[in-house]
Amino acid sequence: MKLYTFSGENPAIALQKAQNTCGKDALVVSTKQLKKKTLTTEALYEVVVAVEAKKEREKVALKKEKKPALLDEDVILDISHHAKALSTKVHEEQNLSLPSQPEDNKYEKLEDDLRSLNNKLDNLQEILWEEKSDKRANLVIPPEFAGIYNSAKKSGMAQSHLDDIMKSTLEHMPSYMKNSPQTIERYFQVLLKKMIGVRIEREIPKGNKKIMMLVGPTGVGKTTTLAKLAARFSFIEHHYKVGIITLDTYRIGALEQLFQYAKMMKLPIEDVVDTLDFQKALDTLSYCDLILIDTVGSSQFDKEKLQKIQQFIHASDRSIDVNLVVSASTKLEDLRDIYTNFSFLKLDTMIVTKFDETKGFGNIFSLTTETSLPLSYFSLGQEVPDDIMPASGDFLVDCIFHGYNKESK
Ligand SMILES: Nc1nc2c(ncn2[C@@H]2O[C@H](COP(=O)(O)OP(=O)(O)OP(=O)(O)O)[C@@H](O)[C@H]2O)c(=O)[nH]1
Ligand SMILES: [Mg+2]
Repeated sequence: MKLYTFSGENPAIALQKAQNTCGKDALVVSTKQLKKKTLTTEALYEVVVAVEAKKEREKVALKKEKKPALLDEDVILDISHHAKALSTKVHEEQNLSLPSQPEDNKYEKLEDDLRSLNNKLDNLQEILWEEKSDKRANLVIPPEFAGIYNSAKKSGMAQSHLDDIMKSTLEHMPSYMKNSPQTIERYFQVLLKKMIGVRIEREIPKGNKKIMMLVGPTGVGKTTTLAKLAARFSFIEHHYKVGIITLDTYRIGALEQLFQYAKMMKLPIEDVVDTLDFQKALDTLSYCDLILIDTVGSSQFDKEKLQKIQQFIHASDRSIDVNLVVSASTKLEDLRDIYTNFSFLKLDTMIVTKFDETKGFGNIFSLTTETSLPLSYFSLGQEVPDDIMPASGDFLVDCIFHGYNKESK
């Protein structure tokens, strides 16, 4: 038995509503007035009727029979088909995925799928951005390569180098590796590393002497680097007898700078103004295993100063290792000019300074690969003697793609 409540402005209306809904056999359980009639509102009566369970089922059935009248029969049929098809699909999907995969795996797979989708989207975004801003002739970069391509490009690497490396990577990389941007990055990094020439710091054989001269443009850090090397060779990494010669005697400040370092490290130092002095200084320091020579900074376009340095090199019958010092923050175009104008000094290596002052290292990569001048040391900051390290291809490649971060390296 179920109870239903109906209301109306008089009991007859409320009862009529009850019979309309529950049928003529509905039993009236109670009738009461809820609100009296006022000047502005009608009275309100409530009729409660009871319907037997059987009658209730019939009533529901009756209602159900009436429903189709609201919708076209064809539409209902269509909805049913859809519903059936959907139920079957959902059922089948559950049957396919659930029994064969434990719950955790299901989510792991979903995560993997999402990650791969994200990677693809990132790559697509990069390639779209790239295509807008760059017209690469004859080089189609697959989306998976876009990330690495853009990082290398932002690093200041010569476009022609980058395009060549890309082309050759696309040709030679095993195809099973080409789907994962992480694998591509690793492959690319190894390739770049293999292209970078590094001169490894070697022991000075017993009885041998070495002379190292630092040359380069003004203010790149020659004197500071020389002081760091002096410390490194005399008491940090090695225990050689180290002597210093400076050819930069024009400027009082520069002279004082190096004399201060030499005094602090208790190393002998000679200042020379001409080639005769130079030979004498070399003789004075002939007991040293290593002689480090500082030179005056010269603009790459100042031929006179550069020739003066050459005269010093020629004045000695001993072999002098000439190291070009350049700053990592100099753009490739200027680095090329510097190299071109210093190369007549017969350069042996390149020392790169000021890693801490730039974000892009592709310029250094391009310079060293196109000149075949090997890298020997990296200067990572102003601190003497700490901020120096022997050059490393791995380190440079890491800086090319992720920048130099003093804290993390
Ligand atoms: N941030 C940073 N500064 C450096 C680095 N190496 C040198 N410097 C700074 O660069 C400035 C010039 O350094 P110097 O060693 O005097 O340079 P230089 O090449 O000898 O200069 P000149 O003799 O005038 O041609 C100084 O303030 C140094 O502290 C480096 O690796 N990072
Ligand atoms: Mg100097």
